Amino acid sequence: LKLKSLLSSLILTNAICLFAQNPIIQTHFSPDPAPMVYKDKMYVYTGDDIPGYDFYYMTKWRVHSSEDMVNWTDHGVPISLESFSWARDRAWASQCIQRNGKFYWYICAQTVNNDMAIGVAVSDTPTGSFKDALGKPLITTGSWDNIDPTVFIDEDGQAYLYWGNSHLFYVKLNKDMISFEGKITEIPQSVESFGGLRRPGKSDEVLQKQEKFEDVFVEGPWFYKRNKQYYLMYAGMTGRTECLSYSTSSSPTGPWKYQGKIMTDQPTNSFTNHGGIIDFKGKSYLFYHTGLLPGAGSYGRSTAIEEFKYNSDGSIPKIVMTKE
Ligand code: FUB
Repeated sequence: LKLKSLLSSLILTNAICLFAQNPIIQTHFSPDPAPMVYKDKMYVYTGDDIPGYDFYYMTKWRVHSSEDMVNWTDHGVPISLESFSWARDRAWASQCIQRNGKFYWYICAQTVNNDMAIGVAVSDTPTGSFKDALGKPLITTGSWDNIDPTVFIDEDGQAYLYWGNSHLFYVKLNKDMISFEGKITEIPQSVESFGGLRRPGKSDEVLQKQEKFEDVFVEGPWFYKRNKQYYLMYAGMTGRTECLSYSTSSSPTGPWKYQGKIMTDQPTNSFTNHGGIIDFKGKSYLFYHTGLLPGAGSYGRSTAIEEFKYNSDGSIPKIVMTKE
């Protein structure tokens, strides 16, 4: 009887998802996972794919947390398109970071001007309430490339925001985390830096004729530092679907050196892959997404996690998708 009442209270509150297996969240979709560790807890910020849609028409962002990587608490939907007066569709990938006791959640969305822009919401706690910090986008250049923000604060206090689709950009954020200094810089792409040439757009006929497209920077950058080395993981391309690849640098702004694919040729049942890497309680984890919930696919993506160990030279091993 006790078990029955515990189960019914879990169902009523929908507060705890007891899933140790992949995907870790099975009550709704959870694409584009961005992990953050704060005070002995792992938080994962995600988007929300809508069942039945055949494109990434997304409207909200979600948060879950865990102390043990097994039991996940659902913190609901702290922000949605309605939280940003300038946003009208495509609540795409995001990342949250803590600075001086405040939480800055960088998101991207389609604007009322019909392009993509990056905004930032701020809160006193990791789970909200979050408010649009600016009432307007932080990064807006009239381009569709303004997606997938990733943020990192270096040991000297300098914060960096990277983002991009096909083209990769960064700015140095000011200490307030809601403004930036200097100009937006585009990172040059080459076979040496990202394994292939920039993904061709429709007008890039010259690039299309070149051969080196086995791996390129596509989208979903994830920027972090480990043992004085900077890492940029991103969604690259393997044949018909995205893979996860990475490059490293001894400087936060490059030049980047391509290191290879981390996760490739996996039956993820999703065209996109989008990941984050983080250490927690002495272990390293890759967060990524798959379309492997029953009946799901490229537009019904869910967060999955793999534990891994860096090689002794700091390189990331090939990581194989598991169900547990
Ligand atoms: O989820 C929408 C978009 O798909 C993200 O912004 C990309 O990284 C890709 O995962």
